Amino acid sequence: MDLPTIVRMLTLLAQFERYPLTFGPTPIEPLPRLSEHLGGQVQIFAKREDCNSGLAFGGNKLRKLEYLVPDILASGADTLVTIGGVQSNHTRMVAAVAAKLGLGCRLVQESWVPFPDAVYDRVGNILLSRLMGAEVQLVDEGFDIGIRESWEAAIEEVREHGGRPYAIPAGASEHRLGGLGYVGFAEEVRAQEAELGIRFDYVVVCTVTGSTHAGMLVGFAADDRSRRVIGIDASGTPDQTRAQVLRIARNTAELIGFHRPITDDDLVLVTDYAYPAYGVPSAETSAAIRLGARLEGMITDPVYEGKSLQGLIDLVGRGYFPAGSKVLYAHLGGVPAINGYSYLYRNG
Ligand code: 5PA
Repeated sequence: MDLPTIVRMLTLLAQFERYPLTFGPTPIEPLPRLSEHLGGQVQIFAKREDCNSGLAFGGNKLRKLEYLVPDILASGADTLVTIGGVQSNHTRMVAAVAAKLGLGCRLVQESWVPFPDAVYDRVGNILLSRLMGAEVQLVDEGFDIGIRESWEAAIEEVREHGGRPYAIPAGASEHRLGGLGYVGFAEEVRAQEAELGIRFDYVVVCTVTGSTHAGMLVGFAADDRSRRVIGIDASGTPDQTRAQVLRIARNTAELIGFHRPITDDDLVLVTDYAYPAYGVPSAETSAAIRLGARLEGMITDPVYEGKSLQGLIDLVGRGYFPAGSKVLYAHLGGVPAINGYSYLYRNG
């Protein structure tokens, strides 16, 4: 892709106001011991979105929320209302942003994960959200990335009590501005590639509610690399996730005035690693988590990044990436949730 198109992309994103919540560009670090362990044919790097902020352990949600905050402030809202599972990272990040902005926060936490750890609803993300003053409501409903009745009811309830709610859907994904943050990620990677004098052949990303992958897909379409973004589904409902990523990518492309339509072919979603269910790690997920921890001191969680790391490891082993490839693993955060799996990892 020619330089003018990339410059144009930067200009397209610059139309949108961004409220900084992160430290700035996230570091890219090589993972030499993991690369060597997996045969040394593929060079693996990590982009540490998990280290992007001092706000409550950071993570991918902040990149998205940076583009929502100006709209939140302009709306005159006094309470952020959002939804996720009991160990949702997104709800923790919304609680942190509410605290930072001096707003109230109402969190709907559904029983998305059938996991029986005794402290599941006491530790990790939900503990942090409570600590930051969010009002947490536990709702006994199963996993679904779509728009939920419980969330709509919470928004209405805030209104009935005289509050001014600002509604943020799961993962900030189906929000009009939810895809912009990860268009910015692609811009940032391109700038870092120029600085480092390397070019990544693939980006591996965990995909669930879709706006992280969707933003990257649009961002990397600017230099014809959307199919080099390898989404690892962790939802276990891949048809819904696929449709949602494409819908968000199309809406985001239209919103910024991107010059070409997004097609079904732009999306690569690998569906082999979400088993046995959303939020439940397989033996292979746990093995990947241990491998990353023991070879690189890089901690991943059993819901999201453990599954994308499992996918990365398995795909390298199966020769998916040609020898000599440079692969960028997007580490999107999410580590606090591992505390909800204390019994499983009690011996490491
Ligand atoms: C999440 C999401 P998307 O939802 O944008 O596809 O991102 C997937 C993802 N990694 C990847 C981490 C650490 C995540 O937290 N988390 C959700 C949450 O409620 O925390 C939105 C599901």
